[in-house]
Amino acid sequence: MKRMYCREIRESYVQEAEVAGWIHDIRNLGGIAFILLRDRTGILQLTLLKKPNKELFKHLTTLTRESVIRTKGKVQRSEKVMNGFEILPESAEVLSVAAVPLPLGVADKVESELDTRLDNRFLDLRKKEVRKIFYLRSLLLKSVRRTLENEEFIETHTPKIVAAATEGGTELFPFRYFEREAYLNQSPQLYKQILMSTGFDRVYEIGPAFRAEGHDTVRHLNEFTSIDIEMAFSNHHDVMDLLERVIVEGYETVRKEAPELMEGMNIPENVEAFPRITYTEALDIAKKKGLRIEWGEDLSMEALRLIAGESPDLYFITDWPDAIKPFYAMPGEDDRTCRSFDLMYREKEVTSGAQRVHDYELLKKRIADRGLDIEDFGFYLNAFKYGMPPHAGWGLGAERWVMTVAGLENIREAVLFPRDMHRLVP
Ligand code: AMO
Repeated sequence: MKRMYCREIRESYVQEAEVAGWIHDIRNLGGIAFILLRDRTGILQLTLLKKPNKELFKHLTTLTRESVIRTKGKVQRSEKVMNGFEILPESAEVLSVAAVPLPLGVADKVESELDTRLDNRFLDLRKKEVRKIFYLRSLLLKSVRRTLENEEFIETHTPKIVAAATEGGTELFPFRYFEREAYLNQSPQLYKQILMSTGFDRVYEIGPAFRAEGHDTVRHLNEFTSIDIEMAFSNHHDVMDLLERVIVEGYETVRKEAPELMEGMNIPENVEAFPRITYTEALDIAKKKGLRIEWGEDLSMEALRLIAGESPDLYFITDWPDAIKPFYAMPGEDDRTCRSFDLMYREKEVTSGAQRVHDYELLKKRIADRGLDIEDFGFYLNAFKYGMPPHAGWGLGAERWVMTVAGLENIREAVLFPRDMHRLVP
């Protein structure tokens, strides 16, 4: 007999079925007992009568919560249970007995501290509302891949063990690589740009990025998943257009393919384009609301909250001061801005991107002007010497995106096993 999921028992009427899963709860009333069995699709009631099979009754009702069993029995329609169907077990096999007490309750409604939950993530992930976040995450990533593949992007994998910094040089994790020092990569930035010189003119990568930043906040991780794209023969506006399509398709995918995930999610309806306001315009909003801030300063959380108050949920801030953005950003028409943009969800930055400098001499100068060592960037600069088309791209933080969609307070909830300043295990 083929094992069926709890949900299938609800949906199709079969006379006999085999199911397997975890014991969510047991209610023993003496002559009759109810066992709630849980699998990835939901919960099913097993109803046991003592009379016909005393042995089986005793065997199952004395099990601990979260033990794993497989059972076969008659399927019976029942008005009293949520699914409309229950199983009357005729035989059962205990596959694993759970120890007591559980370090974290699964069936109980009590809220646990995030730290306790993350310490016992294998139990925490048995909860429906926690698992929902990861179904959402998986679906959004599937949608991103589909959108990009439809637009003829190819999936690439660039090294995570590297010799040079990408985003400035301060936030790297160094480690010993045979006789040398190497680092965990902060971003595929340099490699995705190198690929633009090869003729792979549309690439994407979904992979880990490592940042040794000492920010102990609800928005920062030391290892996150970066969704990166790079596109040749295009400018910053082209890749902002693409980002809109990727995000909107993500929402559509959840709406169409997983309506059961929609409850409680921040999925806006009928959005197609996100407004693009310049840094200067954003600054003016904050200033008008009384904030003292000078042109050229990075936008503080306080400034971003004021700006978000005047904007729809999703909006771009474009044309940033050149001095506060990385060397690879293309300078604007004036002498103070660059073609960089951020996609914001309210006051949170979800994506950064830019049109890049593709001129060898200008790029070399910008690296030197930032006090970086040209020697370190030789492997990167070489790709600009022998024919490099104009290009642009962005990096979308998977966890930041999931966080905004699922309305999570803490980014750690969007990662199975988060890495932060204090957490290296599990
Ligand atoms: P940036 O450094 O802004 O840009 O990163 C891009 C996006 O990655 C996410 N992100 C983070 N998520 C969690 N924890 C962190 N510590 C963290 N740091 C960044 C954010 C952010 O918007 N190379 C450029 C991208 C590009 O221009 O293509 C870059 O890495 O969502």
